[in-house]
Amino acid sequence: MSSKSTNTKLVIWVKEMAALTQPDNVVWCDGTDKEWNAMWDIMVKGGTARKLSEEKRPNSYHVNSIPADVARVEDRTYICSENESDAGPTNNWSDPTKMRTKMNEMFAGCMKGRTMYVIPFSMGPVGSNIAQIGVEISDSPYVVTNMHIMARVGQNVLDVLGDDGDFVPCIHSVGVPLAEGQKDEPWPCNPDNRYIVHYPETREIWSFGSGYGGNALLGKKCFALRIASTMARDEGWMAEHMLILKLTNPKGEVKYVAGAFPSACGKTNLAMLTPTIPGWKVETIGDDIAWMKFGEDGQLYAINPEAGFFGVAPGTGMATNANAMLSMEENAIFTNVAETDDGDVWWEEMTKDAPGHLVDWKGNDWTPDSDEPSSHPNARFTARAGQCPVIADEWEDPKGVPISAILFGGRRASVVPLATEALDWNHGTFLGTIIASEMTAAAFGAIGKLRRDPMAMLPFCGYNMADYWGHWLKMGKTEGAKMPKVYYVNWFRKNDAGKFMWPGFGENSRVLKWVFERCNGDAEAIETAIGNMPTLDGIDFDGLGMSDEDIANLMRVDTEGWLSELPSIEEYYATFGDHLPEELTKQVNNLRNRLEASKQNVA
Ligand code: O2Y
Ligand code: MN
Repeated sequence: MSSKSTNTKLVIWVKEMAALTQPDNVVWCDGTDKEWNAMWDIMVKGGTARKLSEEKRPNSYHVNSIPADVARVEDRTYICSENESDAGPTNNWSDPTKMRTKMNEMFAGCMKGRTMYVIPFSMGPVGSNIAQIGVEISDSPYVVTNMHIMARVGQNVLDVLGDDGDFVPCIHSVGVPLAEGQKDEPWPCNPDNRYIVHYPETREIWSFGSGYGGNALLGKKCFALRIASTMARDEGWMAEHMLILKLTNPKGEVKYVAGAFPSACGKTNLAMLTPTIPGWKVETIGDDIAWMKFGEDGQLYAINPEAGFFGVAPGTGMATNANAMLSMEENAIFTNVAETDDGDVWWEEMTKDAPGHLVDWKGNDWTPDSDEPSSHPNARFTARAGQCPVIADEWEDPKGVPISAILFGGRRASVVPLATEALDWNHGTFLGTIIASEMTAAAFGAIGKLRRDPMAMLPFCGYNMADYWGHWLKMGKTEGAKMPKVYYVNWFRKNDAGKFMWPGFGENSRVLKWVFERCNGDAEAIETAIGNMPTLDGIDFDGLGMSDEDIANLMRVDTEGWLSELPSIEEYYATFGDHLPEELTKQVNNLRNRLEASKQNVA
């Protein structure tokens, strides 16, 4: 099909990529329902997808990948900056010249026997001054349909691009060319040759060999975080791994809160939570990524660059996240879940009782007595954000929403209390750098050891992490800046019996209320060595049935615990050499001094 664009850079790039990858056809995507249906026709006929029962889940499809291609591949993800030190010690670096040679080899002829889809997309409301345009070339119809949901795809994007507008070129291939007459696999991929490659200076993404999620939907982690974080550094804005929620108090006053939590810490649940406290309302702006720019009033305005949710299915149910469940009632995609006998989907904890019989994500019969779960732990639903019952009216406001507070949190069984307010922006930045989770699965290392995940950006920062901290500090120094207040929260502190003390889920609204009231100037705080803490009545524990001991422990400043953690922070900081901003060394020293002083005060 001929080009739908008059953009010189785009037309030339598509021609070059077609010459390199040699597809049988080139299709320019328009994001229409007709295109959605055509893609699913191809996938259903090819054995990739099954249409779910129209009565159960209208216009929805189920796809299973192969077991070797089920998640992001961090060890195959590369930041190819000109200088290795610009990628920093937390990223895989590869020399860009060598990587370009490798990519040209891998992509040569890789789309033979396939169709090349050209997907113009906007991250953020089309035409917003915070939004950015990308174009993904992919040989996967599964990618096309997921991009329909996750981004804004279509001719209006090309219209905004015009003849000479700029865009981020993103090329993706499943990496399996087809010989003449060769039958395709239901889930073609090339797991032994996966490369997720970013060139931050030239703002390009090349992804080869995987068809799954963050490896293949290049607008999400690759563009909206890794490449966008470098754009944000260069242009004075922020691209963050953060949910955005709208909080309304019983008086009808509104605040917008962003939150960074490591992957699999319940961001989607928090973004859509149903408050348990009367009169309070939480609405969703976004569940995963926030782009923030200064407005004329000096506040940070955030947009959700995405148009959909790519959420973890297992663990999601009416009891844990009813709003997510309601978002996926129609027009949705389900990947690596089980299928019910009546043409619907199921996964662990979707309902209290499992159905008596399922076909699991590997295509085998499954019953509640089966040894393995019915769905892969990283199984996903792709659902349109506009279908979320608590999506805020302004979620697509092109100017964004003003952010009053930023929450940071990890999974900490000990040391970190339920809620602490940073003393100022620099201290808040410091708290972001020390986010960590105790490792629960051997996959990441020794169980119980801390996995540091600064600002929840460890796998997503497109440049040197310490330079990124420097960027945070610099943002706070911008003339006229009115930075959000920063909070460190921890839903996962355990008591001596090893039990979680905080109930989480909808009860997290009690902490949000305190944050709101602090931002409004309506709540007192106690200044402690680690930051400002709620007063005894600051957080409402009424009706939770918690023991006084658990409440005290949940809120306790563990002076010795913090002191014994400082060397590991310093050790971690040392890995960044002279990229580490001096201010952060000062922050550790100040914290040590405050902790020591508080011991003396007690003595
Ligand atoms: O495994 C994948 O490919 C998806 S990872 C993901 C998806 C949606 C939101 N967040 C994440 C993440 O890893 O943070
Ligand atoms: Mn995420």
